Amino acid sequence: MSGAISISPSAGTPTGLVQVRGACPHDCPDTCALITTVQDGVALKVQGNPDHAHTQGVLCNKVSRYTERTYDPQRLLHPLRRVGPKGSGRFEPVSWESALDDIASRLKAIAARNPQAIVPYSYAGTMGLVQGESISARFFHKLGASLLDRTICATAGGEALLYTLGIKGGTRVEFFAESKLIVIWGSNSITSNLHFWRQAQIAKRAGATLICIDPRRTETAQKCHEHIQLKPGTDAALALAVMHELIANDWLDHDFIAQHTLGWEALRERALTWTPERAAQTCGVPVEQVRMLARAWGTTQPAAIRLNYGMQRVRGGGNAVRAIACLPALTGAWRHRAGGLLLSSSGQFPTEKAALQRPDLLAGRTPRTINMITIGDDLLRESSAQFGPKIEALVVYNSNPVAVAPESSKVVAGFSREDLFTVVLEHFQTDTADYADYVLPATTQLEHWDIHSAYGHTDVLLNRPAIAPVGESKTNTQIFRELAQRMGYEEPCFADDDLTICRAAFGDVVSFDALLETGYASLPGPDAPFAEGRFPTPSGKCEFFSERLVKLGLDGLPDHLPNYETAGSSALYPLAMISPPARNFLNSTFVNVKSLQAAEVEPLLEIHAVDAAARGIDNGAVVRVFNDRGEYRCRAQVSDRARPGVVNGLGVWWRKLGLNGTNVNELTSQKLTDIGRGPVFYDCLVQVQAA
Ligand SMILES: Nc1nc2c(c(=O)[nH]1)N[C@H]1C(S)=C(S)[C@@H](COP(=O)(O)OP(=O)(O)OC[C@H]3O[C@@H](n4cnc5c(=O)[nH]c(N)nc54)[C@H](O)[C@@H]3O)O[C@H]1N2
Ligand SMILES: Nc1nc2c(c(=O)[nH]1)N[C@H]1C(S)=C(S)[C@@H](COP(=O)(O)OP(=O)(O)OC[C@H]3O[C@@H](n4cnc5c(=O)[nH]c(N)nc54)[C@H](O)[C@@H]3O)O[C@H]1N2
Ligand code: SF4
Ligand SMILES: [Mo]
Repeated sequence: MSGAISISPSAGTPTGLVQVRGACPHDCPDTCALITTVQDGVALKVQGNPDHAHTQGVLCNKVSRYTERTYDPQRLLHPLRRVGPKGSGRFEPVSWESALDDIASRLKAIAARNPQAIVPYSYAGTMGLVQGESISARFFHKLGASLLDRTICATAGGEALLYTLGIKGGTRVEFFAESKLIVIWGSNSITSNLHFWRQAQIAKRAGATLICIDPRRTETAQKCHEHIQLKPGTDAALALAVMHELIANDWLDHDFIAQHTLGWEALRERALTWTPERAAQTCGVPVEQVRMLARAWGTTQPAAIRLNYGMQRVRGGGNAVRAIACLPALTGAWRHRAGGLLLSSSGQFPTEKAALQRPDLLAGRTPRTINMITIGDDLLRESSAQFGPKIEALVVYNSNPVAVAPESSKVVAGFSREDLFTVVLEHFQTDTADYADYVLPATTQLEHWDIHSAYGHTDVLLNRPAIAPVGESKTNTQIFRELAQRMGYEEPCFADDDLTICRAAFGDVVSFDALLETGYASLPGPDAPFAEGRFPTPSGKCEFFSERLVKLGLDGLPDHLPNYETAGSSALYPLAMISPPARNFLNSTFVNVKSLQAAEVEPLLEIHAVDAAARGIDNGAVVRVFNDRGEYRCRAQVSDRARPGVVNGLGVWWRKLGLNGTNVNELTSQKLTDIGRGPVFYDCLVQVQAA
């Protein structure tokens, strides 16, 4: 490979027997500190760093298998060019030189007509700030490509927090260990937030009460004292009824409310319409459980809520997060460091986003924005004044949209377009890579530098390369550097090497020397961030009422918004389906790793005995799950993990590894949430039949 810029991502790759400090790159709140043991350039094992307070030497089952994934025989080793029809997965190896030359000339030709016809598509395959949006973002900004609204996971809840608390931040995860009451709300912590669960266990052993609120009887729900198994998308109703009871029993912190909140009178009026009986009816739970939750919340201190993203993947997800985020202010739970609420800590990091991504390279242009959730519809749109130019090229990295985006039949139809030019940077031949014109092999976390913020704690982590790139793989950054060079981009920022970008990510706020030394550094911050109020909202208060939402034409107060697809509203599709993660996968990552696939066996649909019997479905039978959007086949597991009327289609399998070449997203819709333009994966009606 030639190219004037030569930056070896493996510079400093050690030899002999060494241990290399790193960070888990995956989209998981825990962002663990890793130690990779390397013998003569070969990674032998990946373990948790015992010195890192959050990791405590423990990794999840998935990342414990990291070397298996890294050296998997199916790993992409060479650039590939498509030779068969789109989707056939037929490719031939080509040199980097010819792949990058051809890609650059195709992108140049499209950009000459209209650069907005080119769309980057990326998400959190790696959460690294360097291999995520750094050189890639600079590249697309300089090009003037369409912008991507990266909404597929967390924007409904994230923006709801901004409207309420003013920040994506809250209770420090380590202080949950001191709580007397922990409400685990829409989170399967054992599966998706293991290191928080360790804190909850400490609290439990010290006598704390754990309450889980989840339509699915998860392994986490089973281990809590109480499980409120509500219908999907009814959380706001439950939270409003809790408020009703706080008012009725005067379990309020009047002083905190008066000093540090905005809009109490209006919220009070609304909450009084949500009697426990009304909420019990809406949520499909016994009224005693609503009262139990309110009493616990109203009479226990310190009390904290671990809210997670599972409960915001419905039409009213933003409102639900807003309603729940009001609860700590009502009881003054924020006064204690072990009280309050945590959804995400990501807003607490002083990340130098502009330095990393260089939006100034847009030079005054304002390209349109494509919402990543509606990529199915958008790939099928023609040019129009409203939409802008038809999408002619997609560059996909750190994401597997053909598997993870909703309404797969549309996504597949879009990716199948013969007139679409698609480049995919990947570790493996995923469902998305099957539709590429070029597949470019990318390095894994063991092979490159990166730096990480987190969303479940407040430490910065540095990741050092432990081994040389496998095969001919290159870092995402290097691929975009070499493309930039071929496009003729001469700004010095395109030559920044990865270590330089790592240093720029947090400026002087985090000591880079400390990171080089230990691999992690804690952000400074108060123990109890809102003990004296000082919410970073426009009013400086916890905003029960939001003027900013009113200006957007939305309700200024949180309310219960029924799902788009409410159970009972359709005779054809009587069952509500949620599709939370299978424990041994991380979204669609790890589905192809043999040992983890063996642990999950096959795509499953959990169905309650009553619903199964009504359809003549036996445990273990192959079933057809369908609605107007599509059909999916998987194996039924008759189980009380599902509540009556709700089925759980565990995700997110690769389509081609499923039973009939589809996955659960064949059934999900491209509609958006009330706040934050987020996805509604768990707002979905289906019917199930024995196949
Ligand atoms: N093992 C594993 N870990 C993961 C992931 C993974 O795929 N596998 N994914 C990672 C990513 S990207 C994310 S965003 C997080 C996701 O992790 P979480 O934020 O915890 O979200 P989910 O796993 O989607 O859902 C959590 C729980 O919410 C429940 N739920 C579904 N609908 C509702 C509802 O309407 N109300 C309530 N109260 N609960 C509901 C689900 O049944 C599930 O048990 O986890 C990360 N960690
Ligand atoms: N039905 C349903 N659908 C869902 C969800 C659900 O709960 N139910 N969850 C949603 C959520 S929360 C999320 S966050 C999205 C996640 O969607 P995605 O962000 O697309 O996540 P993954 O499926 O894990 O795919 C990430 C891909 O990035 C690749 N990758 C990892 N590191 C690198 C790298 O350094 N370079 C390159 N080039 N590639 C890399 C991996 O190999 C993997 O194929 O899915 C969403 N889809
Ligand atoms: S996926 Fe989560 S729990 Fe597993 S190693 Fe990574 S950060 Fe830790
Ligand atoms: Mo996510």
